[in-house]
Amino acid sequence: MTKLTLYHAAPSRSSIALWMLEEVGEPYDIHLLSFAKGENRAPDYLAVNPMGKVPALKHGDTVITEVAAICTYLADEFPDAKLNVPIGTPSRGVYLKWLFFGPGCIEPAVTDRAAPRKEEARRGMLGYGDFDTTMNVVAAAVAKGPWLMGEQFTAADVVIGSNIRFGMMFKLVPERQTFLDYAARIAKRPAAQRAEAKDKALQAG
Ligand SMILES: N[C@@H](CCC(=O)N[C@@H](CS)C(=O)NCC(=O)O)C(=O)O
Repeated sequence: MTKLTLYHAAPSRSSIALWMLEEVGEPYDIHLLSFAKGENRAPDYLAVNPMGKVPALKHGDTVITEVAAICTYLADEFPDAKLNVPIGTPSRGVYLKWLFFGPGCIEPAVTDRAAPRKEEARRGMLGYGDFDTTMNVVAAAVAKGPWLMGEQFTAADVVIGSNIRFGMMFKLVPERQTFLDYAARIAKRPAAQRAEAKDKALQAG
């Protein structure tokens, strides 16, 4: 079996990949990095991810960075976990839309809100348009539930669900009832619980 290694700092965006690995259920190793010690900027890690960021996932000789790409990759690579929408399925396009919507729209909308620009950018210039529209679009998509793709929980829920959960935790995403309900459904998932427990243990040292 090809070895899976997650380069992780607990907790951080790599916690999303940790949750995804728990959902997949394949064995994996964790290579823990300390931001405080600057290990993500050390030459041996820059050889893995020249961005000096986590997560990175090594699968055999392949290195994947960018958390949404890691989730997409794992879902496709381990289809028995039923976390992807396979090629040839009409709704795969919608599934891919959500996987890109996380890093393409939600994250920049939230970070721009946390650290506003000195000069307001024109709506047309911003890939996410504006914060409220971005939030309304996600809220409408998770309102019916249980998941973005309906009855099937997918990698897109790991990506978008993390954006919403962490966003609310840091008070950057509004605590709308729709989002609270979606986050509560996620919190009941055994894989999400296992990932959270692992992160707490790793943090404790
Ligand atoms: N675009 C990257 C962002 C990753 C990222 O910003 N990770 C943060 C942790 S939350 C990090 O590694 N920060 C350390 C640093 O920049 O020095 C992704 O989606 O994976």
